[in-house]
Amino acid sequence: MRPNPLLMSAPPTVERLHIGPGRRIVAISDVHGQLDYLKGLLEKCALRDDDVIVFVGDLLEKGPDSLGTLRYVMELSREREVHAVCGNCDFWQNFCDLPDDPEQDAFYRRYLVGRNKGWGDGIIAQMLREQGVAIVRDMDLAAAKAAVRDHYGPELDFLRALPHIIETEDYTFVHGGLVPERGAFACMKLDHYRTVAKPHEKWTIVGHWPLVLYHEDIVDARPIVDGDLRLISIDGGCVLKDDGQLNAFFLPDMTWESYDRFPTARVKTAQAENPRHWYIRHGDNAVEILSEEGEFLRCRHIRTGYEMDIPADHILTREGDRATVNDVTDYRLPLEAGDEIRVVRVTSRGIMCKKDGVSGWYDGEIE
Ligand SMILES: [Mn+2]
Repeated sequence: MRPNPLLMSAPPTVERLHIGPGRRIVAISDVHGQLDYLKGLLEKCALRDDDVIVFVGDLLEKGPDSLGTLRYVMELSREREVHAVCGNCDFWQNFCDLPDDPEQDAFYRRYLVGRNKGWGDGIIAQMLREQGVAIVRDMDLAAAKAAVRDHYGPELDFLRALPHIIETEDYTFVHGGLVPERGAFACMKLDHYRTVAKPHEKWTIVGHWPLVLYHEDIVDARPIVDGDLRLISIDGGCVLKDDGQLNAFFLPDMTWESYDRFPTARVKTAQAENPRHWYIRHGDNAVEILSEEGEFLRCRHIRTGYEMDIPADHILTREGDRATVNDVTDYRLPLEAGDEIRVVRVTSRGIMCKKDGVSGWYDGEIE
């Protein structure tokens, strides 16, 4: 979302909670409107009545059902103790609350008509469609704001009430990073926080930066517990990564659960990992295409010179033999016969799969 000038400089709001001893906290971040993942994950969490759920920001946007996700979380919060911090994709009450401003309105028009840069309808678009308001370039934005304001009072109130930081006796929850001196927006949108963070007084739980991006040569979506920084990072890349997952992190136990939609299978034969492997990812994904063989392209990663075979449909943009590619790895997972894997995709050269949050390839047969 466009940084809002009012939020850029405003200090973050802090909600202080007293959880009390003996209760489990279930922390979940970056649902991004993927309601089926949230429901599936909560089922796997086997919630107890006295559990406290803390959403660590970015409930909304990019995924298919932002409005349904928001309503579901509001409903959940009537049934049990639920808290949430505001992420950089969540403060859509501003659509109705900000004073009219041509530049801001131009942004909202682009966002609505462009379907959030191609991600798909976000929460405001879903509200407008539900009200039968046509989303077109020359739409009456004042009327659209009034339609949202008139019909979504409880949803807007829920978003308005979200703090940027939640503090408990033992933990801090914040979406991007704990930098209150830099204002609310920085707390919500601090990319790769773990690489710049200083040690925290209390264990601090963050989302926002997909965990896979903290690794160079492996696609690993498991939560990172950094004891030196007292920092726990939990964004499994749900929606943003094709093989992403939604993580739940349990406190004080420091264990976790995850959910994705991929089918399970068992491998028939063992395979060893390939000692040399790489992960080409968003932001560093320029390759040279060396040759083409059916479903795969032999590519050289421009920055590192690393060569790997990439499924042809991973090409995002192409000009001659230069291309950019969707996240991809050539890692072969170390597997034993009988191991359970999650099947992301079957190709002519093996199976793209996941095991315990790590993505890679399996060459053998499954059952
Ligand atoms: Mn975010």
